[in-house]
Amino acid sequence: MNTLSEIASILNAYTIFGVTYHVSPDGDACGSALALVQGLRSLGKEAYIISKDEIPSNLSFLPLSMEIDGENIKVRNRADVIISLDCGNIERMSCDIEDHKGLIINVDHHVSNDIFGDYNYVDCTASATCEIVYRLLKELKVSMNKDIATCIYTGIVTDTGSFRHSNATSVTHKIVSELLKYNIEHTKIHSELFDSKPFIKLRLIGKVLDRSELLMDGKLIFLAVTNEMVRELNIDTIDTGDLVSYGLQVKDVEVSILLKEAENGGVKASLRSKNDVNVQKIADKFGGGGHVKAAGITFKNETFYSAKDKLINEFEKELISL
Ligand SMILES: [Mn+2]
Repeated sequence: MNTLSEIASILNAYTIFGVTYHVSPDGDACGSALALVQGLRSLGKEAYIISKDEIPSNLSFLPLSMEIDGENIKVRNRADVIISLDCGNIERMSCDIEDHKGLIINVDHHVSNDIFGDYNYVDCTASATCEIVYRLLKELKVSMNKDIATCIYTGIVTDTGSFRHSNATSVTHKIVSELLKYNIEHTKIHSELFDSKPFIKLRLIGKVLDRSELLMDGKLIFLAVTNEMVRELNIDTIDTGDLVSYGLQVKDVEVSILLKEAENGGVKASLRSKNDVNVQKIADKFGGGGHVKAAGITFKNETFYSAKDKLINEFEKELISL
């Protein structure tokens, strides 16, 4: 593992960077990448986004978001340096690295990060990768501005659940108080992030909540997005990443599980914990990853029901003692 100032020296030593993140990027992935690209450009470096994904619609307000168009999926030149942000392993990168010959710099805050870079800075105490990028930009002596501050704030809000989660530390709040000095429109950012759902999403939430199941003496809630629901509502693509957190709103619930059938077979699971249950540990058993209180798994060879059984089995062991 390297120090942040070592990472800064590497960035100072090179000129051309492709910046990428995890597939299905969220506010922290997009925010940290766009902030870093702007910061590097302000130093006279060449920096560009590499992304197999397009910008999610609720993040299109971010400065420079048009550069996340899903077109640039690999390094422009094999020798460019790749900076991977908010991504735990190479397989999850929203970037095609097959022909890549240059360095990979890995900057992240996931506990499950497998330190895949030539240079690595992984800080699990950071609430968001944006927090680390903020500190990195300071090391690089980039002068902060409203656009960069907007990107960083967005990532922090996303990953702390609007400062509710236990990962929001005094450091987080200190950084945010600095960002607010640049007149970022925080009310507008919240509204763009959370109050801009398509109507169909509300109807899907209704269906998912209507069919939710409370299990294990009310300690575990199980939510599902089935292909049938998606067909009934005639939905093309919709982000369901935030649905799992609805489960935690129920009194005495400790763990919320959301299962989603993938169109091309397989099942995706999102896991959230309210207090002490470590969902990352369970995700790890099935080849998934994430954080102590928020993790995910892709089951490639399970049916919806077998994945559900396996997860419930594992959580039974965790929840029995509570
Ligand atoms: Mn993150």
